[in-house]
Amino acid sequence: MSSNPAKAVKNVVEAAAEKVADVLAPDVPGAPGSAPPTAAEPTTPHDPLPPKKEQGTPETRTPTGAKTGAPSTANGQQGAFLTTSQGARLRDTDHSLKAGPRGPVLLQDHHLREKITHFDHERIPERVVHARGAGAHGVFTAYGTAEQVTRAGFLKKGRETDVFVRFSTVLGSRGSADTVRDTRGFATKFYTDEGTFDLVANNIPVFFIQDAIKFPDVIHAGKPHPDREIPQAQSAHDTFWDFVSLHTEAQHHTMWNMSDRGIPRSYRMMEGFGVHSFRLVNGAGETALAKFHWKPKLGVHSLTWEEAQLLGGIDPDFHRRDLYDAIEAGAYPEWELGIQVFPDTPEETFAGIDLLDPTKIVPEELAPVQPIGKLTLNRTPTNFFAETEQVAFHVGHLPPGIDVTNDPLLQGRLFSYVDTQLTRLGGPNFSQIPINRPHAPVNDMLRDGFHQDAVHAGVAPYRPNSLDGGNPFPSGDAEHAFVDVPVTVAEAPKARANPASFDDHHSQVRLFWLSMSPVEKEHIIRAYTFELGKCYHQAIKERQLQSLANIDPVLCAQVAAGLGLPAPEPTVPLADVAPSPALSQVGRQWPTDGRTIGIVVGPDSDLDGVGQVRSEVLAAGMVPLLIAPHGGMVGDLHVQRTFATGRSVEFDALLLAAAPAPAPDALPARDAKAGAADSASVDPRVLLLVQECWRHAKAVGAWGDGVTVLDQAGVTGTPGVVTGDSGTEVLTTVGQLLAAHRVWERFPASAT
Ligand code: HDE
Repeated sequence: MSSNPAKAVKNVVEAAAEKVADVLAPDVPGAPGSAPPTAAEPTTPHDPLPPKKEQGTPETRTPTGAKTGAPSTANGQQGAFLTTSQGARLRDTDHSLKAGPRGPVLLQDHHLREKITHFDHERIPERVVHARGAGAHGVFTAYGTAEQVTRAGFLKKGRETDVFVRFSTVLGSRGSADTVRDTRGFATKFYTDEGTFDLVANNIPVFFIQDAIKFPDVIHAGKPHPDREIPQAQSAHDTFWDFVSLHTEAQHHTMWNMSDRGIPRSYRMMEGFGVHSFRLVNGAGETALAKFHWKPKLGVHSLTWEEAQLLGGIDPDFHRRDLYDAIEAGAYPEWELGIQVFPDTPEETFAGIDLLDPTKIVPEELAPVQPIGKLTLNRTPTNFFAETEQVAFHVGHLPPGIDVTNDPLLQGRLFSYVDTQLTRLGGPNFSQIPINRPHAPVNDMLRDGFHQDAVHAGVAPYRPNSLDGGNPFPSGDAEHAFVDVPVTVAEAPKARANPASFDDHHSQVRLFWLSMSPVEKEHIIRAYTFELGKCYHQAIKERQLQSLANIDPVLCAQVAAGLGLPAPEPTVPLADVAPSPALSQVGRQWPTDGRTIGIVVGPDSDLDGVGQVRSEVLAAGMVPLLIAPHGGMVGDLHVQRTFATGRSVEFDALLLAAAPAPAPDALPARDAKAGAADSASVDPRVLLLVQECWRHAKAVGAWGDGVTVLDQAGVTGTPGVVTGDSGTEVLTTVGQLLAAHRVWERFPASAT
């Protein structure tokens, strides 16, 4: 993957001029409509406004996959006039039909009944897991590098395939906060011309359980307690830790959750993992085992725990907003799809690792991830419910060339995904919902059922038939038929049991721990201490400490100290494992596209200089947000945040172009933030911005009057605090710092 952030930042000045026009039009991402509203209610009839420029809808296809040629706006409501659901125009929708103005309301009011009845049924069950999510449209372009191992047509060199991706958290309800500590879902629907392929992945490469039959157990343990329904969307409670401490195969996934991977900075900065091994088959019928990986162009980055908590209140939609703002701003999120490929041997192991055990990774150092294509997300949904809520993924949606393995977790998923859609989407015809329609001809002989959208001709939906001329016909290799790989199944007695190779629950957890940088280890210690500290029962804490002792004595001792409990001795020998440097998030440089830069301005700022820096931020592919004492305009620049509405956690880096005096509303009684710092000369909310950014190890830059704010905040001369003669100079250095995500020196680490 190409990345040269320093160069990108240096080139901003040249590039700025070209982009300025583009930039100034959509002032800040997130405005709700495609045209600015008038102050008075519009009354002249006209067709619906077009969608916003960044929005897409599912391609217009028939329920059986044929192109319609209709524009995508045909998916939505039509015409200038208000109608009933049957298209009859209406004079009034504000008054029920009454027997006189004082009523009562007449039962014959079919419009009232239709309107209220439909409203009464607007909700469908939320997903039993992954209820909270955000989706986007995009395109996948294949490099052709997988052609030798799979016959899948969409992986042939240069093929472009439409995709829809839905990111999610696992435990929370649909309205829960984005930034909770949890695993993230990363589900991709590839609308290939050989049938839809769903890669239903997570941002963590291992799972809590080795057998699907335990899925209800782990989810019941992680979800809120059944009596009080608390806590929402998090694992910091007794039932979760009760389960994982009793059920040691969960320790590996739990360690990933306690690491910074559990609190991503952005969906755009997450890896994705198919978790299971899949079986690939090429045109010659040769097979290989493979694991799928998504690698984000922007690198893997996380929030700090305090940022995540603040965001839960300040912007519970932080990840959703970040995704949509980036797409709207043209900073299209990108990932490379890669595969680790393993020989398909009868043992189904690689380097001693059982490839059917979903609690194990294969370190990248042993089996490199080979890039096979690029995903670009470039359109936001037009309607959340129609697309993001109704999209239905299923691990059994596979194209020819990709088949399943006997991983017992995958086998159960193959049953569960269709089953859950039957309830959630109200019947068996969910594949006909526009977002789920395949982009390949569908001739499935499935008939009828609730919400049947197709109008099938013919009299013989059965095979063999002669009445419909024998249609549909089976296909073979020449017609790209799906391949059920004829794997030999060993003769063995039926048993409710795991292979012995699934028994090691601690060695790879230790591998992960040993692969972390010191600062990442500190975060893991803090996460375990916090989560276990929120448990009421000491027995559960002691049991989990025993598992930690079997993973690493330093980790165990540090967490035990935080809990005020003795650290137990290991009960098994510590595994002798080699770290995998690829697992650490720290120590590299990454592109900074779509990063948010807060720029503090005041009434006396050098506005030409601010305008210039703003253009340069945009030209470097980042998003500038001006933070001013009040909303509206500062000179001819639009303000996006005020001292009252802005908070440090919204920005990746902060620039100070001014030292604004306390604004008239800087009153602690009115805005608690104004009580956070004490300064007569600088608005206390600006000082809080600086202090929080500093505490969260973000780059801070200042020029002109802004430099005095650094003194007031007590951060002058510390790592990652930059001053210069001009905004351009400061931005260049801040951009370089941002390429490392954080100024890690500000987090001195004690754990090794
Ligand atoms: Fe899922 N999972 N899962 N899961 N999963 C669902 O399907 C299930 C597992 C994942 O954005 C459900 O449509 C079982 C692993 C994602 O719509 C349900 C087991 C991985 C999403 C279901 C697993 C995932 C789901 C709920 C254990 C990563 C969100 C709603 C055997 C590789 C998809 C739905 C979206 C959703 C079952 C384990 C990823 C109930 C039984 C491992 C990203 O069918």
